[in-house]
Amino acid sequence: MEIAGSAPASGLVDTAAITPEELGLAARNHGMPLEALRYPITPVGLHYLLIHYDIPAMDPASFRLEVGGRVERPLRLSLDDLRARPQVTLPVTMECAGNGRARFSPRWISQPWLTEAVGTGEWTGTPLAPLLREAGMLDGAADVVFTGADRGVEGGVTQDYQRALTPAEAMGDDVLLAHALNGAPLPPQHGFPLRLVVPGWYGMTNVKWLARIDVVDEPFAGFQHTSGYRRFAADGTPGEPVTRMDPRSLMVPPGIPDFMTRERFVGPGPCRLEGRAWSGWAPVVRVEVSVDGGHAWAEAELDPPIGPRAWRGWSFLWEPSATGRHELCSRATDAAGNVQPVTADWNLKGYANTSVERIAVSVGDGPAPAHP
Ligand SMILES: Nc1nc2c(c(=O)[nH]1)N[C@H]1C(S)=C(S)[C@@H](COP(=O)(O)O)O[C@H]1N2
Ligand SMILES: [Mo]
Repeated sequence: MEIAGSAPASGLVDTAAITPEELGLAARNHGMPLEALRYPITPVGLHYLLIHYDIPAMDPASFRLEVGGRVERPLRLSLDDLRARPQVTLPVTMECAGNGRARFSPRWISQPWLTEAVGTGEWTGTPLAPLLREAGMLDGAADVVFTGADRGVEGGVTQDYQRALTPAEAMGDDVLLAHALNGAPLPPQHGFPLRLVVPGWYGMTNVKWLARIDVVDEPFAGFQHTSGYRRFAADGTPGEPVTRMDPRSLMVPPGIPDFMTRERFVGPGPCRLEGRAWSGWAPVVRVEVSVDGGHAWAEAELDPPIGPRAWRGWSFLWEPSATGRHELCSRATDAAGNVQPVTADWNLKGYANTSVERIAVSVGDGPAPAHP
């Protein structure tokens, strides 16, 4: 990729070159280096990051979570109040809905993810459902709106970052108000001091720097529901909302990389491939591997699950039939029968591109040294 000098600041582009604005976003919002798929729980600094606006300044001492709107008893809770409530720790795989966007052609100008916008955190917090029961949602509640403390301009609209769930979704028994990640207080970039965690849903649902929860009696029509996170058609017609994570499998890139192209080099002989697969719809029950670019598929072995809401490890013994170049792929199937597609359906803003990953690997003794 090169950096384009004169591409539009928004809209579609039909080029591999990224714009300066996309470079700015990509430098702020890093992915998880794929070799970190080795860790069942992603070390905090390796978890991917996506921040639409700026990381807001938060004061933990004066912080209060407000729960209001159409409730019988509005609540105002300090961090101590939240930490004094029952606590749950849950490993949760989180993935940005835009993961894979840069592999669509043409592609929407936005955060140009390849496939690395994922991570698994061990989130600790208090379950949301009992708190909503205490507040008492009034009859006619249509949505529960979660508002972050961050503010910005997007698509010409000045806004707080907001996402909503239906009352039934918000009452899900694994939805958490999390104050810790991997056993330590949330770092600023992951939502300090409090974030929503909705296991199984794409990243945008997990509102960081959570400041307010409001029960509303009309379906929520904020920017992140109407202008973002839908499968828009090419003509801009809004399609279905993007909700839960579609199945995806990724591989720890084997061998050693080329610095620029990331092409891999492995020595001759058997090579154990490994990776992780997840789905927000149902547990992963099958992973298949292809060593010929997606023509023939063979079963991978699944590791024991590390939790009901986390990715599943897998491995596969590859015995390369020949030296030279190979293309490795993997794909996931979940218990609801969702199969990861070889090529996912295109949509305008580049969501849920779960097309199988293709890793170019050269088997042999490596390229000739440049300076023998
Ligand atoms: N308040 C707020 N919450 C937010 C965002 C944001 O910009 N502001 N980004 C969302 C998106 S798009 C994603 S993918 C996840 C990323 O979470 P992480 O940075 O902790 O990995 O946070 C979500 N929650
Ligand atoms: Mo995202």
